[in-house]
Amino acid sequence: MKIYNYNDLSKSKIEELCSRQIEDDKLVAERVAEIINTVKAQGDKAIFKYAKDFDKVDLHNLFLGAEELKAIASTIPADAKKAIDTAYKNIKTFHQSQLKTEDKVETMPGVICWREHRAIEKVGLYIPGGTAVLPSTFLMLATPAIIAGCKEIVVCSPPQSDGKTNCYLAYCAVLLGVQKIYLIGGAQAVAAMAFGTETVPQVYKIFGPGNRYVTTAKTMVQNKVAIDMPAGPSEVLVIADETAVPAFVASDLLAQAEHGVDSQAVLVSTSQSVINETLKEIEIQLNDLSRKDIAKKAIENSYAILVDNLNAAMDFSNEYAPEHLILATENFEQLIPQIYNAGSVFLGNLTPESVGDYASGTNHTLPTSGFAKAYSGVSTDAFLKKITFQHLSATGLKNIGETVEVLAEAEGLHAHKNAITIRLKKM
Ligand code: HSO
Ligand code: ZN
Repeated sequence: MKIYNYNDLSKSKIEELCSRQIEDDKLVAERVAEIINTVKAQGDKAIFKYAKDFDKVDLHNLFLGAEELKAIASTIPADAKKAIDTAYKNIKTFHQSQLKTEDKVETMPGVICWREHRAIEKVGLYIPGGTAVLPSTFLMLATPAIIAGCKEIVVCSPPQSDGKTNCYLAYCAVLLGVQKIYLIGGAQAVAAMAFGTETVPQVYKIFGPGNRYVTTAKTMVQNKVAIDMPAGPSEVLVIADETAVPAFVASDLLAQAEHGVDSQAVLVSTSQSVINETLKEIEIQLNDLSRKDIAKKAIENSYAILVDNLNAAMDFSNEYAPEHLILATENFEQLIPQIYNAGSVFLGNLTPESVGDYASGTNHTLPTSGFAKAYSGVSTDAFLKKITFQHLSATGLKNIGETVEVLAEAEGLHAHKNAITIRLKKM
């Protein structure tokens, strides 16, 4: 891990440190475009073929139904079942609290405007699978979709080598009341949900993380469907002052690093000794990790910055716009108003990112690669559209009529003007 002194960094160096290496891989793009076109043209036939080519399974059916899911779910270990139940309860409680109705507003006497939300009717959720087990992502996406009231929730996850899904995902499906899991992975899953096949329903918005193929496919189908957000490798930025606990900071950086070799774990600290102690702790804790090799590479690609004070730390963090921001300080309260760009924030020394990844209730599908400057993470809102309504009484029309007539005249749009005039004359 490289260490920089913030005062020595030029503007362009800061820019470089904040830029994520998003590879524009032409080969991946070509391959994904071909997969999308093939799925579009051949439907299910292409999906079966890709399952054989990529997942090395001969699928007989493209999905697991309720009965099969129930049978697989019954094999889940008791502690995992209990943990999923608790996480689900918290995620549900938090996302339920986001469903709010808005007041009607009388902008002028007799002119009433309001918004009502409606669920996106058909949504597609991509749950990474195969060797990695990600029941947490299933909960994070399906829970708000159900709370929002989405009528059709299509869930795609790549098949295991036995042509099934794991007990954790199956249990989530049973818990959430999801009737089917489509055994489709990669770009072909995104294409199937975007265009529909004989078996897979077409959806209006696609959610979920994935590898480069999945994320490239999501960007490519955007002229057909909406997507949650552009996705890149996961990242964390930890701001630590002298009240931080280096062993805790190290554990958070490593939790991020084990996601993938391209994950970024950034430490910004007001204390040289906290940086030194944290680096020592990383070396110690690395040894015990099952994904040591991945985490080690990610840490090598990451960096630490020494700053004079917490204000400078916040300046850098806002420029970096991290997916996850951890304030490893007892003085977090004063920093909250200064946070402009971050996906999800973890306050104090006892709030590790892991709690938000799994179970506190907040969503873990968050903007990466600096997109936190303009995007929010997934929430119940992401599954809703807001429709505006308005109603005018006779008084309302009289009050607002002239304003509209004058503006329509100014724009030379006389039919617009007449839609008012014709009514006013009749009154
Ligand atoms: N940190 C990941 C989410 C995750 N972590 C899933 C563990 N499982 C992106 O926010
Ligand atoms: Zn994580």
